[in-house]
Amino acid sequence: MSKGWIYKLKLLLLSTAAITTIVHTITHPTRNLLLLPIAAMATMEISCKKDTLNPSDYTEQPTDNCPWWDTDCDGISNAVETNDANSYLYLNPDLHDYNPSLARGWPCSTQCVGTDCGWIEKALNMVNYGTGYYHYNPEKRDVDHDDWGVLHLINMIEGAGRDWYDYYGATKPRIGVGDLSWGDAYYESFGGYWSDHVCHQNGLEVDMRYVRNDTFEVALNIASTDSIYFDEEKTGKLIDFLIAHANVHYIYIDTLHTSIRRTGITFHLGGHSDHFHVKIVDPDGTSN
Ligand SMILES: [Ca+2]
Ligand SMILES: [Ca+2]
Ligand SMILES: [Ca+2]
Ligand SMILES: [Zn+2]
Repeated sequence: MSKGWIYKLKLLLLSTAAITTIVHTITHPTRNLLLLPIAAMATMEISCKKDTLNPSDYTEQPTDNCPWWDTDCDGISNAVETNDANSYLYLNPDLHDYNPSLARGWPCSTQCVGTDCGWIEKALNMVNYGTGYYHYNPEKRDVDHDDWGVLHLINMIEGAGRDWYDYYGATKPRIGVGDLSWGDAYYESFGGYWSDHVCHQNGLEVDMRYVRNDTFEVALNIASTDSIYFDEEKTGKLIDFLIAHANVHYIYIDTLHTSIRRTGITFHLGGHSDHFHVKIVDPDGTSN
């Protein structure tokens, strides 16, 4: 049985339980007073359920009470659905759309014969400026060639951005987001070998700036004298926000600062002193 059907069945049972309990409580006020907490719990379960679902499970849900950033509750944000670069997918912010994106092959050029090891089927483009984040690399950003990924990756970035805004408000800097995967909407060609990176081939990876302790939204190299501008606490917070919004496979960092390390998630790797590299687990299975 699919998760969509389990959800519907649960919804039906819980609705019935809630309505029955409420009716009984009205008709037999004293005898059924104890049942009120059950009705309350059932109602809470109904209203909370949709926010805890995985994006791939957002099927045919009621559109009332959807979050402001996804008003049709299909797990694809309004921002992504109305992003011009995604117009080739004909997404509709008022109607349910299925997740079109699939990570194919492998992320890194070292993982196959030759260098072209992975690609993305029907990639989604990240909006350049969203709640709580900005996209750097203007020369690539402004032509939308460096910010393509699968839905789960984009949702992680947007989710962390909303958390960031909720926690730190409009104070700068916002989260600095760099390259995802290469793509070209005109040719509907996404991912593949990219001379700028060893990996980043199939829409599962993103680079991000370490957070600065001033208000400038510019580069920061923590292995240089600029390391005095490194905000360890906020960088750790950012890593936690990312982990909360995706099944993060690993994060490459080039620092020995223990406060941003997360056991089993962060790994030390040279070449990552001016950004850290986040890879999510392939949502539909590895290498297929
Ligand atoms: Ca939507
Ligand atoms: Ca939609
Ligand atoms: Ca973009
Ligand atoms: Zn990277």
